[in-house]
Amino acid sequence: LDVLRQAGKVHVCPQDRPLTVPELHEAVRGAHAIVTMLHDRVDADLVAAAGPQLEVVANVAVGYDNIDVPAVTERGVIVTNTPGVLVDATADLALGLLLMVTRRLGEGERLLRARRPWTFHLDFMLGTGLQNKILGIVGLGDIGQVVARRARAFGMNIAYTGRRRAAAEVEAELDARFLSQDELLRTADVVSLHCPLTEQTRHLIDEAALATMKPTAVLVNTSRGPVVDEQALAKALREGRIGGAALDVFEHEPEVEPALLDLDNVVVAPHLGSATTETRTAMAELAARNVAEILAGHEPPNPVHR
Ligand code: 8YV
Repeated sequence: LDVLRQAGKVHVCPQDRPLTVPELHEAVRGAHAIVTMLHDRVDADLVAAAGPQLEVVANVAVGYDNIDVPAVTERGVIVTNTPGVLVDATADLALGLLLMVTRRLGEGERLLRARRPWTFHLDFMLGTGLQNKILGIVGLGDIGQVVARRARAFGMNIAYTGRRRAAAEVEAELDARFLSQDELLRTADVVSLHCPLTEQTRHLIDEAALATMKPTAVLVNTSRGPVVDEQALAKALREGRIGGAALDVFEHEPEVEPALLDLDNVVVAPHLGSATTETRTAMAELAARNVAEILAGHEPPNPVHR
């Protein structure tokens, strides 16, 4: 807010609930810049509601599937995002969720909080180790690479798939094998999603993909909910066709498919990937800096499209 207030007059919308479309249209009327995030749909109608003086839509997120970028940029408005600054936080959370699901930490905590009796014995609440297991990364971009690096420290072997191959140095550093999506799903012990949500990745993990995975495999999703067909996932988990899932994002956020919440081999978090004070501060500052640069007539640091 300090950065933005130096650039102009700031109107802060309520954050305790999503705004309705009419409220959103009213809030942006006359704005030169819109700072927005995740669940706010930015489309041609919103740009029209703002008016022809609108110069920038700054998303406080690296993902920008909430923005119809062609429709917005066609009207001469620049779209910016916040890459880089949330890589570590999101990668940390992916590893945290992975440990939670493989070591049954959510289950263990629920047991104790329910004050249920328990006795230690040799095969009490056994989980699965990560050492020598294959981590299959879908999308070896900035976040995927840091997840791979951390997973290597846990003794995992790295495979990846995606639209294109990573640079040879990246493959060498991570000892990462490039596989087709099908091969990756067939061989990975853990499948971790780090791709953006696009028309190509929507329901990438559907019934057929889940059927390809090992019955012991674990799915980790810290990317976007709609990359996974949540109904199909709940069914596969219930029927024991995959081993578990750790989810930070959901297909119809903030709703969570109720069937998932009944399963002990599912770990859930309310979209906390970038939720550290340090990271959110850096994201907010970067978004504000993009706005300030554009309003001052300069090139912004993070345009998503020119
Ligand atoms: C954001 C995210 O905090 O950056 C992203 O793409 O998913 C999150 O970590 C969230 O989208 C709010 O904009």
